[in-house]
Amino acid sequence: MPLYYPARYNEPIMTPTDKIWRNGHFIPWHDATIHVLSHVVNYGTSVFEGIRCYSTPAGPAIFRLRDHVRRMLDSARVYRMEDLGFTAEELAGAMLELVRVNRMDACYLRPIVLRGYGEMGVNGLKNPLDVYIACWEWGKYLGDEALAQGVDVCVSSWTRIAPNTLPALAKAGANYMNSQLIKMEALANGYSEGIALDAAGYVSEGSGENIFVVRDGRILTPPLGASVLPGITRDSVVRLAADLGIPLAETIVPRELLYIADEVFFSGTAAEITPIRSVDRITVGKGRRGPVTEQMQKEFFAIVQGSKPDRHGWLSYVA
Ligand code: PPE
Repeated sequence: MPLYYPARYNEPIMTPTDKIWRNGHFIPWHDATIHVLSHVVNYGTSVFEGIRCYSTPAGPAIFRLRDHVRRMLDSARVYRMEDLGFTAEELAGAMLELVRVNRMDACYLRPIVLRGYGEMGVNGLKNPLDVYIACWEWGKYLGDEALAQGVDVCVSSWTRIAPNTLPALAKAGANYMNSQLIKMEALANGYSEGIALDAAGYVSEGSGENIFVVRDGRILTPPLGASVLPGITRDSVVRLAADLGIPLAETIVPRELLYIADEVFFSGTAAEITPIRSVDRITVGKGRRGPVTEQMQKEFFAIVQGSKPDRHGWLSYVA
């Protein structure tokens, strides 16, 4: 039995919004197509972002918009995508405008820079760069119960992209072939998600999330050298821990620390802050969301939903 049946074009599984932004113009959702011989299709030549827009009492607000734009431009630079044709400010403005144009409230934004149609061959430098931004509604990433109940995960048999192979600080489409191996294996074995180890055998991150371990009231998370994406949510957790007076260190995390931790949780734009209740069928702590994770979730959601002051200036209001 396959886990999932392949979707067909006449069975849409995501709800389209009206418009997608392409190279400075709004086009109908269904017109945002590319040629099959585009460089990106053949060689994975894209960098992208995932950004959440939250519903607040003052209207929709995009979370850490400038930080996401900056990371996308950083990713582009790593891959020698030199001139996107738009400044950081223009891209940020386009995202705010897109949420307005689509009359969305809470949604997920996906800006993508890709090398398009032109020449074939590994060198893509002559192919045009196209910039797209889409948005749609995206619910709970690891299931509806995940945020409250926690998820069951495994350590993957796949190693995370190693240093000097695919650069982990760049959020590039091709990195997600590694993520897909991790994720599909986890699902096939009955887990919600897989945690990859880095090339040295230490904990790196989930297929689409950074990871945190709590033991004796201290929070630990793998350093950037452990082949992790420099997560914006990860950085938010680091700052909130400082605000809340919870000690936190970025340090090498041995695999077995996952099993003896009091709490483990994921962070990510899509996953937000998701507790992990077991790893490799070993119960983590009491097997449910722990107090530090809960405190972190409360603080995070209070800020992004506008019920606590935005003391770090993380929200960009759409209106
Ligand atoms: N690591 C990876 C590999 C990753 O993909 C993400 C985000 C993170 C860490 C967390 O980074 P940040 O979102 O900046 O806190 N994964 C995005 C894509 C998920 C997808 O399935 O697509 C996301 O959460 O939007």
